[in-house]
Amino acid sequence: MSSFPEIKSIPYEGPDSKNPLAFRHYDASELVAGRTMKDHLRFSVVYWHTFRNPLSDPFGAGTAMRPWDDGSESVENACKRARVAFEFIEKLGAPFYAFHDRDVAPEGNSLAETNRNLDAVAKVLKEEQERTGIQLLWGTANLFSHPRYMHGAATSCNADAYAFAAAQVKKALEVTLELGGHGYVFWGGREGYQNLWNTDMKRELDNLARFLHMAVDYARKIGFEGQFYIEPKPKEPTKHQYDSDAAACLNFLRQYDLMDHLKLNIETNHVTLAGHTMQHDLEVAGSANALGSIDANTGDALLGWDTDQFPTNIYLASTVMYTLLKYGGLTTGGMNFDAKVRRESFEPLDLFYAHIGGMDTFAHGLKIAAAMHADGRLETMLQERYRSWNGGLGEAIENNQHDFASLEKRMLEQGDITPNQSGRQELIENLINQYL
Ligand code: XUL
Ligand code: CO
Repeated sequence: MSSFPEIKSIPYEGPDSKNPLAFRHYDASELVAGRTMKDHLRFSVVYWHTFRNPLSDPFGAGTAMRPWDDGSESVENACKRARVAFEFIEKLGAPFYAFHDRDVAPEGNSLAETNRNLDAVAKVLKEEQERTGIQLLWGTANLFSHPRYMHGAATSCNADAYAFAAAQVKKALEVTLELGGHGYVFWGGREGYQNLWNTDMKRELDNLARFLHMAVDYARKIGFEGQFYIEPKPKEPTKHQYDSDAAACLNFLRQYDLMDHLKLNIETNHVTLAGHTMQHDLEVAGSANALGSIDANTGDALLGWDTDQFPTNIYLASTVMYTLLKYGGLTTGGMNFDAKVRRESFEPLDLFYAHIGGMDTFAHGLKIAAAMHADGRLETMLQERYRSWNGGLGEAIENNQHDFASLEKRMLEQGDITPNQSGRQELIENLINQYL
């Protein structure tokens, strides 16, 4: 029985369409810069927000109307919900999905029972993947909701909690492998601190690195070849998350010899909470060859918390796509909508509107970004700004042919520098608006 009987599938109808249940920009098979939109964008639906979020907030109960869900924590309900999820994703036309272990299957009374629950639902997920061709972008384990993780998981002060988390990730890796997952994400849940007076930061970070090494070792042992990612976030739920931004994550990965094994999954709202722009963290990750995947959402400029809204800002999407294209585009990763409809948008239909809007925003952004690259004026201006490095003194410095003494000699002879030239920021910003 269909849960969305009024919707057959979401068609592409082009920019002039007035149909709210159609794409105006996302045409999966359209070629942009030599690749289909489907392959460029690799859209993914997240299970936790779209199928498990009750749409509560700190001031009120959930509002979500999900007629297919009986509200129980039974395996039967979980299996039914999984089938509905695939009906939704298939009708939407997204090629991927992502989940936490505990989104898809209920926790039992013991680890063994919980694992059995997960296996039962994974069986349904596998059937639905095979039926629809929808693939698992990445799996992950929820190491933050259960009270046992109140002090964190891989950074917990309680070694037993650490061991439980290890067992949980072991199982999540097995299930991700079984479902052909393209990757596995570590978002640091409660890996951070609330109070430094009771925190041994060095010990926690050492233990976290040890945990990630164990995960990588186990994945290799069972033949999981998907890409691992760390997802930076500066705060929430802890006041300081260790994986606070792309630079902090890279520093951690380098310090603990993990650079070969993990890339970054950059989430827009997390980056803005860190006080950066998305463009900034994408550059930091991209220039370190660690730009892996994107959790596509947005925050609200007036609410300083992780509102995880669907992205609708074309300027932002164009910027993201411009930077992604610059670094070769997505390979193992995807454009994963870690986003939820707002509490007032409680009907199932809103799930369609939200995803259609997000997909169209990024498809539009992709077309704009490809045009910006093809036109080349931005790149030319950037190159022009650095022309002093392309020959003469700059080239010699970059070839390590100078030291402080030789540079001093040169400036003593010259007396002062050749005049600087304008950075042309306003001109560049005007130029970007021409493409939108
Ligand atoms: C939390 C968040 C997570 C991760 C997966 O802010 O973004 O949902 O994406 O654990
Ligand atoms: Co996320």
